[in-house]
Amino acid sequence: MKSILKKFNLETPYYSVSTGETCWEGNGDTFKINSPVDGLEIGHVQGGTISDFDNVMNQSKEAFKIWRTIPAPQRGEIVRQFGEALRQNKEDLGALVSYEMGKSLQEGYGEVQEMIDICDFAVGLSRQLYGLQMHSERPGHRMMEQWHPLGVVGIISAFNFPVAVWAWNTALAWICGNVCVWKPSEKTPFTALACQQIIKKVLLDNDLPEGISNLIIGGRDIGQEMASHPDIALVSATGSTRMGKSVAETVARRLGKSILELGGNNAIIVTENADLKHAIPSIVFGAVGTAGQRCTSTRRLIIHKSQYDNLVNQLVKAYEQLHIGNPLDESNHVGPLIDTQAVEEYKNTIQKAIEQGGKVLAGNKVLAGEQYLSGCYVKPTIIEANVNMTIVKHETFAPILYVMTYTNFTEAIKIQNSVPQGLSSSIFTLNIRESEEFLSYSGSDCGIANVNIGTSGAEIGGAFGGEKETGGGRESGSDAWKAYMRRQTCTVNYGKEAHLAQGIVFNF
Ligand code: UN1
Repeated sequence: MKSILKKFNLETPYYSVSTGETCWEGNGDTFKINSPVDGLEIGHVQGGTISDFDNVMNQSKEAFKIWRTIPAPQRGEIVRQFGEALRQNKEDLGALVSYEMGKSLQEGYGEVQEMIDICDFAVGLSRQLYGLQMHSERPGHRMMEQWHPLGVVGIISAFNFPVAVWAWNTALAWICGNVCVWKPSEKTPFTALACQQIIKKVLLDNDLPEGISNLIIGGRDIGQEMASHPDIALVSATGSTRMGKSVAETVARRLGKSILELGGNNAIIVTENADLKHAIPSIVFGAVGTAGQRCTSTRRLIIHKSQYDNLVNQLVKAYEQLHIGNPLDESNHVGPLIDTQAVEEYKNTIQKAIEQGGKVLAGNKVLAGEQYLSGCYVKPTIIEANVNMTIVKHETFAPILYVMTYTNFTEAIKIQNSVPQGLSSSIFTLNIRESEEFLSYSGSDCGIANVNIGTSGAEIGGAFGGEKETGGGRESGSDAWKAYMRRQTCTVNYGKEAHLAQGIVFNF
């Protein structure tokens, strides 16, 4: 790992603030980073202060004046080069993600692949960014809409996807003509510093100014400053619902724009018509992948009573086969949680579930011993639950899966929708009536609704985000780019007469 850190110029002192070529160490809070993999210290990062943030803002505002003049397809070319640089660094960056965050190496590579994919998507989009043209009611008039950049976009990202979520936002924001200021999770600063090194080289190679890609490591104070800063046109925040509410309130007070991608409490409905051969691997990956720390992780299983015993028995057997350990060792399926505080939350949640009538069917164990010295490894857990348990409505970022039964299909959808969050959902069925009802207006109330695949692992081509307490924002594919631009409706009179709309006559 030392050689990877060195490759990304990550050596002490760690420059926690960067506007591109210029990087400096902040005087703010110190963040001591220990890998959840082996508990060893990666390093100490001294975060930025509000005054560092102001310097970053000044640079970014200057850079915006230049960046917005570069035609969108040329901005796309910069993003193309960034994607190429990511391809070259995929293995090292993926391994660093795995070591700093704890997800399996395969998932670390997958995360970098998501960054590459969004770059490809953004490059194509840079020749589109279509506006509509509409017919004017007035003779000799033309009406159209066009899209302009917003300005400075603030990105607040979470530890669980420490680099991909930034890339979804920044790649789109850049081709749209914006400059970005990124505050990554203070739990995963090193992967962020590595990304800034990668983009810094691309920007330098193209003689672009400071301030297009900015990074500031910091805690809540920096996040709040971002939310309240009048010169940040859009704040895109990913993380807990608690954090999102606070950001949303602050941004709304100044009538700014925000994209919120917050908690999920994702369910899979398994009907009596499900093909369990497909359902089981999807459920297990959804529930234990990234040690249950994806926003899209499967947290609830709603199973038709005819399938319940068989499916649950098979799941318990599958859980027994899981290898838990160092995520850099590819024979392991499940790595650690991010830190020991997350382990406490895992334990407390299971305790509460038991108190509320839940029955543990698998797991419920914090692992100890030489392989697990960081104290962050836990056994993925299955709990037999019922809808009335309040804990089931709560998102715990850990591999805890609640299993429940239903008897009629309408009831299954009602259970699926009975939580405050609305990110991802799935159904396993070979019956078209069930799958179509699930996808209809009276079906799943989530931003993502899948049939015969799991809740996690969304592709970048679709818009990503969810409803209710998930925050309502959309990132990544489809037309999510529109949130990063301002729409302007233009009416042009090319005729020889002046006309008022709505047929109003105004003579003098
Ligand atoms: C997240 O957990 O914040 O759909 C993002 C998925 C990934 C992204 C998850 N593509 O699971």
